[in-house]
Amino acid sequence: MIAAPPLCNPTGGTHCPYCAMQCAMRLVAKDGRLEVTPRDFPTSQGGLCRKGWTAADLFTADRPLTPLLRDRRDAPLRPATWEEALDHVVRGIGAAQAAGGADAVGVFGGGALTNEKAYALGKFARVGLGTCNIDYNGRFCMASAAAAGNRAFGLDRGLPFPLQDIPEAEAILIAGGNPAETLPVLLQYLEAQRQRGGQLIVADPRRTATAAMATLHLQLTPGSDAALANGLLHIAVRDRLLDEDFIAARTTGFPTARRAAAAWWPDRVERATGVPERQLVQAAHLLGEAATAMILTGRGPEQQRHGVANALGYINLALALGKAGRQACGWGTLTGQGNGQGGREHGQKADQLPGYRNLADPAHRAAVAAIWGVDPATLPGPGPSACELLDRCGAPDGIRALLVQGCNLLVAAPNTNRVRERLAALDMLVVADPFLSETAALADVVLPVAHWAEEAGTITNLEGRVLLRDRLVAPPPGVLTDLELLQEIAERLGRGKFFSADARDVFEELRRASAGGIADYAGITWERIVAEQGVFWPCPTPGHPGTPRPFQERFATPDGRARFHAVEQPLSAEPPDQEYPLLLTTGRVLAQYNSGTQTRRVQALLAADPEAFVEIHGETARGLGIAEGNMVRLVTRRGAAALRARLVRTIRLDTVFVPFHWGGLGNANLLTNAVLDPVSRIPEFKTCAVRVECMPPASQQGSNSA
Ligand SMILES: Nc1nc2c(c(=O)[nH]1)N[C@H]1C(S)=C(S)[C@@H](COP(=O)(O)OP(=O)(O)OC[C@H]3O[C@@H](n4cnc5c(=O)[nH]c(N)nc54)[C@H](O)[C@@H]3O)O[C@H]1N2
Ligand SMILES: Nc1nc2c(c(=O)[nH]1)N[C@H]1C(S)=C(S)[C@@H](COP(=O)(O)OP(=O)(O)OC[C@H]3O[C@@H](n4cnc5c(=O)[nH]c(N)nc54)[C@H](O)[C@@H]3O)O[C@H]1N2
Ligand code: SF4
Ligand SMILES: [Mo]
Repeated sequence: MIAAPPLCNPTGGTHCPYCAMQCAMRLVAKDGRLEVTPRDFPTSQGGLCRKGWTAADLFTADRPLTPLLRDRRDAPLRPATWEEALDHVVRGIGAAQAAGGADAVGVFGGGALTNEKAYALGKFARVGLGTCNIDYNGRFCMASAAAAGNRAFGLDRGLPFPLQDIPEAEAILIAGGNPAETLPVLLQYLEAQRQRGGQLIVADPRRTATAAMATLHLQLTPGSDAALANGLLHIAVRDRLLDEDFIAARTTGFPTARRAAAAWWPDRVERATGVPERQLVQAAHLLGEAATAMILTGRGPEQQRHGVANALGYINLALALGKAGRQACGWGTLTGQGNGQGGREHGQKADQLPGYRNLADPAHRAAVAAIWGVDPATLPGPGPSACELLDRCGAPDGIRALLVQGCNLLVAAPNTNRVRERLAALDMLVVADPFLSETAALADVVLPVAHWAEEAGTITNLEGRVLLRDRLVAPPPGVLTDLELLQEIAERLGRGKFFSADARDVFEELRRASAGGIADYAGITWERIVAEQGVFWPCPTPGHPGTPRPFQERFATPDGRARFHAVEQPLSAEPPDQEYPLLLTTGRVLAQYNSGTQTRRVQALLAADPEAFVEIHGETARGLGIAEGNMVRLVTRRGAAALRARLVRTIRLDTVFVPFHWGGLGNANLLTNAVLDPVSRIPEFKTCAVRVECMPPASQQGSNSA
């Protein structure tokens, strides 16, 4: 424990350090501690979930207060001065570049970073290091939805409407999202929708807390969303639920989508998804007959080898029913991380420049190079996606030094054994993190940084609303901000003049660099954000009101029409067989957040969910001789994990579910399959084949979680 910092800005406001709801809060000092209290705001409306309520405990959680350094690979981490650590980092960068050129250094970012940090990190890779090797954890998260949104609508704005529109929708389909646990404060909008007589349909292999609220639960087989979406479209065509006028006026390509769906007659869909035909018909009619409807996808369909196709399948359905580009209608993706939206707009993505510009487009390169004051020819080209970047680590002619800022790779990336092997093959691993994450513990250099309310910055929430977090406390002595850190390293590389450590300066530069781009922030100022309680992008000029509903008049494609796509349901990458007879899917629980680096350090949250577990149906468990609370071993083609069994009646008999918030032997990603979507390059976190074994009595004691 470290002492609570004094509050240096009692009237300032911030937003939660966790999910994309970005609930508004303040800090108050009480009995020598800091406490969170909700703040009026149009999105969270005074709501917080238990993660938000307990967030101030992060200030007193154990964390490194000096850089840590390893003198040799096999030596322990020891405290070091910043001078020493930064010199070490810069020497390591120089050695990697001397041996392998600019691309021998890699950078890995994250969606927890503010817009300013994400922007600075992308610029640092391209201008500070000249490397093409940069990507971020959004590749594990929003990449499929982003690609689908871009293809269908010409724009990737997670929700193309404000949360306040949700209660107006007569019907809502949530496919593979569990907001009751993952965006708990969003539930008030679903409650309001229900109170107005609205219908909710949830497609999920588990009867989640969200599914329990629904009129209709489609308990599909993991990996079968494309079949489900095609099946619903098929019924919509058959039963004349289409909005022909909308299709004619505002879309292109319907015949190809209809042809693909024609092959998905209901009893075939029932066989592929396990969802009874009468429920399929009911779902199609609920959506088609409603005057207004929304279709929202979460990571369930998106984190699949065919995640883009799945999302496009649901988009096809929304378009065919005329439920897009109109009030209280639309397809949207439920963005996950705090800055999952802004983090995917400003250039920490392998192929991207600020303002959602394209790194391969000469005009986009020239526009951004002019703002940066560099020759466009010096900007590297697009690099590999996250998993492919990790594969290059320590490979011949690959990446020799990696800087990680905002991802706990060892817990969050698929196929942990492979990731560990790749990270160990690097000459130098540098991790900048507020806490000693599992990945930081493996690093050669750990750089302790400030986080959340210790610094100012903007984030963009799940609606595309740009928000401001004030600096409310000073970071502990001994830590730098991420921006200071990048500036210091750049300085030592002789590139210091390109970087500022001041978040406000960086935002001003981001405004200019995004001007004229797709995600145009040029008209957004910190003052406007405060005065207007957030500003929706695109917002090209200071006088522009911002864009809460971008598709009302036209879609963002060149011809203004949304595009249908032919969607196929591929065979599973890993169908269950005799050796691995069950399906594994992974996800989240309410009290823990992502890799758990933060929430496992908050006592109340750790107490709520102290260790890794597997959800298994009671009947399936009985067949395997497993009782409630037993330690069981899960085995896949990649590895094995030790997990506490939780027997439930809410999951399919053929499926088990493991949340991924823990390291050590309970790490879900020891099991997952790193097969990638061909377009989004998202890994298939949501489906693989698994075997479950009861562990011998001697292994039933103790805990599995590091
Ligand atoms: N408490 C908490 N909240 C969080 C987070 C957290 O870690 N903890 N993380 C944040 C982040 S980064 C994200 S991305 C979001 C994620 O938010 P969600 O997408 O809501 O979360 P997940 O639990 O990953 O997956 C959602 C559901 O998909 C289901 N599912 C699994 N396989 C399939 C399938 O093949 N098809 C369908 N239709 N469904 C399937 C799972 O059973 C699960 O209930 O949550 C954010 N909020
Ligand atoms: N099996 C399985 N694996 C998954 C998923 C799944 O559903 N199943 N979901 C995937 C998804 S959607 C996501 S988003 C990822 C999330 O997993 P991670 O990418 O690991 O994300 P977090 O745990 O939120 O945070 C990563 C690190 O960033 C640090 N951090 C927080 N704020 C800052 C900051 O301001 N600066 C710096 N430098 N560091 C900071 C935290 O302390 C933490 O160590 O996991 C993915 N992995
Ligand atoms: S819903 Fe998300 S943003 Fe709101 S308090 Fe909970 S974790 Fe924080
Ligand atoms: Mo995520």
